[in-house]
Amino acid sequence: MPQTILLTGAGGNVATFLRPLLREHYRVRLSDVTPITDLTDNEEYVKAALSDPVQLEEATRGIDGVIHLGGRSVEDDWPVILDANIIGTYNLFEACRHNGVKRVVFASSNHAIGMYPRQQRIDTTDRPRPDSRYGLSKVFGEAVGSLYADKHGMRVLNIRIGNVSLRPVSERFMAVWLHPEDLLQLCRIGLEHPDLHHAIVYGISDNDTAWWGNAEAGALGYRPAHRSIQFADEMEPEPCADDVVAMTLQGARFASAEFDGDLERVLRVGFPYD
Ligand code: 15L
Repeated sequence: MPQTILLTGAGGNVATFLRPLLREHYRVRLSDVTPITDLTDNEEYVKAALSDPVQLEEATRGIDGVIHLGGRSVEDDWPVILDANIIGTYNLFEACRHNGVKRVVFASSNHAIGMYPRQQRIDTTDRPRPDSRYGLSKVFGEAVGSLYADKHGMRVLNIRIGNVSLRPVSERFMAVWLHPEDLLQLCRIGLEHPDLHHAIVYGISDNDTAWWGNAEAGALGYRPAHRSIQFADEMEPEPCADDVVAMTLQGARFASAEFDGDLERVLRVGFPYD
């Protein structure tokens, strides 16, 4: 059972939800480039830039598992994504390998598959269809985990996170919402499940309108406690209602930004190479 874990990107939005839940179960080392000062029992801070292998070696020394939330969490220019998410993720796995850290939970994203149409239900056996440079970096991260599980004996859980918040606010969020307590449950599976090798799961709560089949998560014991349907009466209009591409594709604005492709071809469900 992991005792001490490293949480990268600990100053970010998702980490803010996770921290109070995680420290109930583990000693948590928080890393970020910006200092975190509001530490409580069971938490310590270590400065670690993902671009700096030496700092990452230090940050991963003596820990049992990592939850890797760090890196750029939205679309950006290629040099930013390259440094933070491609080189940074590689550096993190390398540091884990050197220090014998056997468990990594990788915060992947729905943007690894964001070019699928909203009308199509997929699962983790469907091929990735990244919707952005950011989404592409998440596909890369999942593949790094696969390599390190197969070649170096790590146990890696990739969580394709939908949207983490306390309540869903619009129709898309009804499908992709993830309550922080359900995220904790998935992280604990990644850190503790005895039979985990390398798996991809969707980071969603028990959402009736979900676009993603989550059988692999279920097989690992995931039983989400929250349902978006409870909030159905409180929906606000979709923020991208004026954007046809965003409204058609799962990745919303990540998919429509810079889009100059052929939407009809993207939509040829099941025959993407026709
Ligand atoms: C993500 O991967 C982002 O990190 C987050 O900021 C949201 O945009 C989320 O996806 C989403 O798709 O709603």
